[in-house]
Amino acid sequence: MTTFPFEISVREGKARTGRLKTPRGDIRTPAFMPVGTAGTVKALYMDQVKGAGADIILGNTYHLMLRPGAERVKSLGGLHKFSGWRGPMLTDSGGFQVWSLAQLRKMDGDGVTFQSHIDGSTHRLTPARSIEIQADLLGADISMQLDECTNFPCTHEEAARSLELSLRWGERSLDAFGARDSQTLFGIIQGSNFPDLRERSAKGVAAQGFGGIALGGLAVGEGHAQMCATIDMTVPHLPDHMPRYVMGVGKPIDLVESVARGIDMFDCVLPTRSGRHGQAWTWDGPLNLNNAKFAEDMGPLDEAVDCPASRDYTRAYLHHLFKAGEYLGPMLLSWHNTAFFQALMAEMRAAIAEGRFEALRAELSARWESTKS
Ligand code: PRF
Repeated sequence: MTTFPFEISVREGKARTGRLKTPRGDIRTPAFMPVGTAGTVKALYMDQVKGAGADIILGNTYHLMLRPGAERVKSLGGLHKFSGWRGPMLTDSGGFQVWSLAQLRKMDGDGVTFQSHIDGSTHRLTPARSIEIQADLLGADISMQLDECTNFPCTHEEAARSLELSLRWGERSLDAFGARDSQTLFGIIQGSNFPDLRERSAKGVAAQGFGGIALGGLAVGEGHAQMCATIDMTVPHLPDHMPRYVMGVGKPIDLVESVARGIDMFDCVLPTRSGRHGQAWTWDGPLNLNNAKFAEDMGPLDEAVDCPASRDYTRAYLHHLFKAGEYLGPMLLSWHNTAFFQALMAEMRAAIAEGRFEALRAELSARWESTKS
């Protein structure tokens, strides 16, 4: 399997900055991937996503296999062409979305059968089918193995059984993936918050020969401190030279603390989901634009973020848009939040490169203390 070159240029403590080089372009790390679940980063044009600074976006097997159907995306030229995103794309394997969205799931050793949350129709995902959808039909640059994410909390026994299943599915995913020139496959570590299981899973996945390694099963309700503790117990068992991706994370403070622990990649719906609900993330922390205190606030969202949505509109106007239920409210806030998350990643990359990451971390940690929940 192709392993994309991962060049780490500067380190500070466990934090590192560099580039993951893909045939569709370089991914500057640490990287935040906006989530384009159904072939769209909700409420944004791809030009805005690119202009905000994103090098890579994420797509979802689960949603696209249900609608419009993976075979249809293939017949329309693949997900890059279909969606208009020309850069690298990573797709999630579907296991986690089945776990969180589908109805009537039935797991067996070979895969999962489930009913669509859209129309109740029955579908099946196996490790091989997930690879076929991601790599062959959607055309993802980076595919993810099919895994099982346990509930939080869960027993040691449940987590142990589940991670062994994910390890077997990792092997099957690698077999199905085979040798490819310009695409790669990442494995996923599970093991809930048990140190011995995270170690077993990390060592197992590291030995399987993937092009990168993800930490799954995080940000599932355990809270910021436990999430950091789980990353701490996992990273020492990972090979240094491989990209490390924490799935579904997170709030700005989670990104800072994860980068400090040696993580290179993230994805999360937070910037766009919060944006649709009136929440703006800024260097000064979160703001809820629904709040009446913004009704006559002539200030911009955040002057320090280089994005028209952040600078050229007043908080009073944004408050009005949300009160009036206008589409432009979610559009502007999703744009601003996406730009802010990219600005945060760019600032962390620059800080690592300049040897001032620990200072930045201390400042942001104090400033965003109230968001550590
Ligand atoms: N597995 C997969 N995708 C995911 C997760 C996981 O554990 C998570 C957990 N936060 C988000 N997305 N395949």
